[in-house]
Amino acid sequence: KMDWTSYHRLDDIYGYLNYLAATYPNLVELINIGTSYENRTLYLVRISNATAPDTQPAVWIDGGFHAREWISPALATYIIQQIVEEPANAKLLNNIDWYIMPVVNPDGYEYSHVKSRLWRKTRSKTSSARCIGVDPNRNFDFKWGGAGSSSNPCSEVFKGSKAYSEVETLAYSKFITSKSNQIKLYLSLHSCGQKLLIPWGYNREYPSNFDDMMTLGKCAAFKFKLFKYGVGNKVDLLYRAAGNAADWAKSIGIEYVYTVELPTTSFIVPAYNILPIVQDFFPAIDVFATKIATLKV
Ligand code: 0X9
Ligand code: ZN
Repeated sequence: KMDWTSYHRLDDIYGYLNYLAATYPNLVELINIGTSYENRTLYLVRISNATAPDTQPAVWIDGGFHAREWISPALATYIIQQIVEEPANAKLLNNIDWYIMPVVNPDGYEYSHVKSRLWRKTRSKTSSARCIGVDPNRNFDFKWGGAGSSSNPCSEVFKGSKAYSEVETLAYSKFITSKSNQIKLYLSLHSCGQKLLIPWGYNREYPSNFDDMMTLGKCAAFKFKLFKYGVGNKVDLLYRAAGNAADWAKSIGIEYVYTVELPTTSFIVPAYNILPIVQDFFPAIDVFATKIATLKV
């Protein structure tokens, strides 16, 4: 079982995903998309009550790109729990498949628990003996190596030796590509700063449906009561970050793409704030789902 009164280690999170798949076999499928650098399994769940596979629009949600941003796996698991185990949310299963990956960077996540609380990157070896890890959110094959990324292995925004140098980002991109016709909404959960960020992030440019993404994003953010979120373009609201995952998701044709910077204004969020943050966020999921359910695959 799971709770949102403390942060959980990877084994607990995976144990919960396993429990859900075993308890609700007609609803939850555990999907293994590969293995991390340090040999941890890369799991996500598919939640769907559809009888025919892959015929309805899908939502992608991920967390745990950056190791220290513990509130993001917490929200991802909360969303899974609410969709699967809360009967009042059954309507979220109408006409939508959900793909939710709570911990994209499990090696970093565990390292931030046992060794270094503010670890951000993966844990792979680099060309520098002293510096470990790649920023997974600079490792994607769209404008890879551009502004806001670094070729220095010691940098926190190290882009890697090439796009998809990291097994985690490669497995992630392969899975999403395989579902790219179906996935209509993409949410990548990060912290911190309370923002819904819209591509592009490699440059101060807007995708053709930017206004639609703004409208839906503002509609969703209108649901937040406890924490106020800014909604806007990534470069306008934050900074350039070429090679980030959301830009890549947009580049392969996903219609609605957001990077979410969760509360608060610090990466370190006390455990007593987990529940307020995730409960405050969840109503936005309903707004997104209502929109996505109407789209054609
Ligand atoms: O730098 C990042 O990867 C994200 N911020 S975080 O503090 N969670 O590390 C922001 C990525 C969003 N994209 C752009 N700003 N372009
Ligand atoms: Zn982040």
